[in-house]
Amino acid sequence: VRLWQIPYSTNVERVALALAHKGLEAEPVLVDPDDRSPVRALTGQDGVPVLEHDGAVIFDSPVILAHLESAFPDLPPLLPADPPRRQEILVFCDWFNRVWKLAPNRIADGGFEPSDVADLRASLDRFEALLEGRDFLYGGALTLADVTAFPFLKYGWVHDPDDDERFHQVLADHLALDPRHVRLRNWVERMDALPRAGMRDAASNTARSWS
Ligand SMILES: N[C@@H](CCC(=O)N[C@@H](CS)C(=O)NCC(=O)O)C(=O)O
Repeated sequence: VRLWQIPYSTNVERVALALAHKGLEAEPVLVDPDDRSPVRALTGQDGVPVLEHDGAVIFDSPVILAHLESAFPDLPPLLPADPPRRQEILVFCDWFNRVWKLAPNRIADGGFEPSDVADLRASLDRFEALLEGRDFLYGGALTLADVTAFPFLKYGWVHDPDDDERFHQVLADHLALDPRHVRLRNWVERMDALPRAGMRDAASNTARSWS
């Protein structure tokens, strides 16, 4: 398994968390963030992560995560076998990717509405409520929901001092946790302690303080 990446990539961290959960190793392939030509030559697009596995070349983190779930059925899963429980988690991941992520993307691009800022901040209450009586977003075990959301939500509490990516600063500015978000803070710390596989620059985060 080879994992193509740039430093501090949120979407790469999702895959690195999933690989480690399954006990898989991966060879990191570092890409120059300012020269995506090797990624474009391999995949026809510029984004990382890209996963090479057994001759297959896969990009787009939700697609890679789905591939890992199906390609290694004997390794620890990130989705429950029970169909309704499985769909609940996939609905969360779809919402996170197709809805939640739009506001910070628009803020980073400069073309945002005031409601984007309010929506992003208000979403913290939703995650906090999901964590009532649970160690992870969908219960007592790590799932695809945690792996999908953590690399973004973590910026409310931890931020590597060497990570100067603008999008990550937007997340840090708008998701800064306050003492109403103790469960979310504990979840970030629990998630941040998990291993990543095949990722450079992972888990060297520095805790912030309450906003
Ligand atoms: N939907 C893709 C998005 C990939 C993406 O935006 N990756 C970022 C790094 S986290 C990147 O490479 N951006 C530069 C670009 O797309 O040109 C995924 O989830 O993997």
